[in-house]
Amino acid sequence: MLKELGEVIPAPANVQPVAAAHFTIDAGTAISAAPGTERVATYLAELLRPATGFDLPVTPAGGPDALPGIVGLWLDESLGAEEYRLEISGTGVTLTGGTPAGLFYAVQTLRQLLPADIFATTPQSVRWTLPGGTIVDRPRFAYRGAMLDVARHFFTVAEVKSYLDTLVQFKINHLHLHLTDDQGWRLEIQSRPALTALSGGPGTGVDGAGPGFYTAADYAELVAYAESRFVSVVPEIDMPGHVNAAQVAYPELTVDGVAPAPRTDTKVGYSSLVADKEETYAFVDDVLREVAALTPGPYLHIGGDEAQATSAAEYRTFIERVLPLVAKYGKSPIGWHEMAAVDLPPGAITQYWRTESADAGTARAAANGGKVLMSPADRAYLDMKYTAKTPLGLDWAGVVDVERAYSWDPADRLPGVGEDALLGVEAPLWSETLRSLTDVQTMAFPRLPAIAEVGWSPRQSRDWDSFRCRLAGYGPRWDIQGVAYHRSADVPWH
Ligand code: TNX
Repeated sequence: MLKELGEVIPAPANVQPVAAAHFTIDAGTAISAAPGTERVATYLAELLRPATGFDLPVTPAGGPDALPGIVGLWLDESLGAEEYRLEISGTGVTLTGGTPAGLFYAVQTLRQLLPADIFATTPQSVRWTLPGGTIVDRPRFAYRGAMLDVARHFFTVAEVKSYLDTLVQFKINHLHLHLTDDQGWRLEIQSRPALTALSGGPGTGVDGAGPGFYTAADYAELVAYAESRFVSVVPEIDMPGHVNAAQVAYPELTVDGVAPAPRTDTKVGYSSLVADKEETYAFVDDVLREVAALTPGPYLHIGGDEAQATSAAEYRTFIERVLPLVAKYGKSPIGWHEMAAVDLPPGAITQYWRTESADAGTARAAANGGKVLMSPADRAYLDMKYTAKTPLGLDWAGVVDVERAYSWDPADRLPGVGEDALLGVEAPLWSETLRSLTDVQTMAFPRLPAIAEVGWSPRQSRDWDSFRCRLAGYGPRWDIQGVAYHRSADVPWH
């Protein structure tokens, strides 16, 4: 069945259908790539070949506009960096991006406008018809993120790549990896080998069921894969709390120098780095230096949450010494909003995660010109149960079904934190109860697309009734991809 031009998640900013026009991709279709678009053109061809069975040769651009039978990719500097234009006429398709990232989003939109079978991995006998008209689209927020907790349960490079490929379908552009916590340390640090040797191996993770870690090479591979899909990896080293796994490996990080026992339970708020020990900062310097060197993106997340075992004075001392280390290694710091108790340097980003409807620290950071990421747990946490009956997940922030994840606005959430203060939104997925990629998918879908639309679409393009119907239309696409999703009662699945 032919899609309507606006039947896309996240909802595009401008949609102008031309009912009389449509274009069908067939065995004679070629892809033409203007200079600078070759990488995205090749990605598009690789997306379309398996299900269509067509050759779809990628050739250098021959002319200025849509030629018969041509899917043409262009760059146009008059468009914003992440902006794109998608024009579908009776004779061809033109995708134009402000940069290759914008073009990549045009490709995701094009993919959603094709029949669901486009996600098949073998040739299908389907007419690959696209609805006619023009979409001009750009994101509301620069940062549209997802977070995965690989500390409580480790996920392999292959699993994270797979998750990433399901995220980019919704124009997510940041993947925050929660790499360290009380129950495990998941990134090799060459100057501190005991971290992964003692806290990344068998028996680590919640219930000892989530062992594993990324070597520096694994992490580099993951980061490069993300970059190839215009996703920036945001590594998090959670400090000064959530550090039991680090203290198991380096006992000098405790007050008395005695290693604590490894922990596999889900309690929080009991471990702390020691703010008045120089060993602490030597350790943090080593870790941040290596993580920064491995990470091409601009951000380094230093955690800062739930430091109940750190006094307020020690917390301040610690954060004030660590923030300059992030800058020293050329990165901008992100911290959970507890960090905003400290006077933050320009460029530091505060990530709001709790359920309250006001937060003095976050408002103060915004008043000082700092940017804020919105991840309120009662809306954006993918690890909350959908309903009381959901087997996976937690419920400390309540249950979060799809309508709840969708029907809120980040600019209305906290007094003093309006549109201009927002860098964007992020959907965190904590893994205390997760044991597999299927579990990850079941919690993320279909709520992640809700948060993606909150982050991308203009307020006036958002509508719950429209969204739930577009989600229902996405179900077959997940089925064909073999992606698990929760069949929420909020959505009129076909
Ligand atoms: C709170 S959110 C935490 C995490 C837990 C999560 C579970 C945040 C910054 N800290 O340690 O995993 O709740 O939902």
